[in-house]
Amino acid sequence: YPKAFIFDLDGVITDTSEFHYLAWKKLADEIGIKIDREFNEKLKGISRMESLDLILALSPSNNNLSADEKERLASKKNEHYQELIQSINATNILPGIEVLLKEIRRNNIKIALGSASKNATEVLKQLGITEYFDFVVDASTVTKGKPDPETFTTAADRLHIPYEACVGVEDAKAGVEAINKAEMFSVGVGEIKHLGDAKYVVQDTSELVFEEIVKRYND
Ligand code: B16
Ligand code: MG
Repeated sequence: YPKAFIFDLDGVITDTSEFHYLAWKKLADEIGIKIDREFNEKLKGISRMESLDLILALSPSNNNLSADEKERLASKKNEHYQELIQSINATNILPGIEVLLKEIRRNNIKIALGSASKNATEVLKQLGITEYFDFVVDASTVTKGKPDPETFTTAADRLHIPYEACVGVEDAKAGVEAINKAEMFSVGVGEIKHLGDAKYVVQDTSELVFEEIVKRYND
């Protein structure tokens, strides 16, 4: 059996990745840049400022914005995001996740969160699932975000679990890369064309079944 599961938040535990997309889209509209869902795959799992830089790079006219102006745009996106997540609750937990968390707990396996989001703690609270997590790694805990492995290695270190005994679950390409670099077992949730590097890929969270993941881990 693995000794720890480390979960990404947005797009794995909850459907907030859709809210991140809508918030970026609103901001991009405001500055006259078009983004779509395909482009949004690049924004998943990476930090707020890195996401903004990728969006600004789509339009040459935004090339040399000052640091202050970029801060302002990033804060504005976060305002849009916080407005969208104001009303989230347990119904926003993705299918199969709560059963999976319970099953992991029942088997005395540790659980950590490995999120790039500064809003992670607040989102867990609103979903009412904080108690499942032995440790939370968010954007304030690490210096190097995904695809650097630090988010996942920090969680394992704090739980005192060797990396090879950890399972990481991610919906983002950058996140799967981070798990693989940490030499943990990577589970990808989403389309195989984005997540082909994961050791095990499921299409959506309802397919995240404890016994099945453990079986793949042991193979
Ligand atoms: P915030 P995750 C990531 O969370 C999101 O996937 C990514 O789209 C977002 O830009 C990032 O958090 C930062 O979020 O602006 O709230 O600090 O998927 O790593 O849980
Ligand atoms: Mg994610």
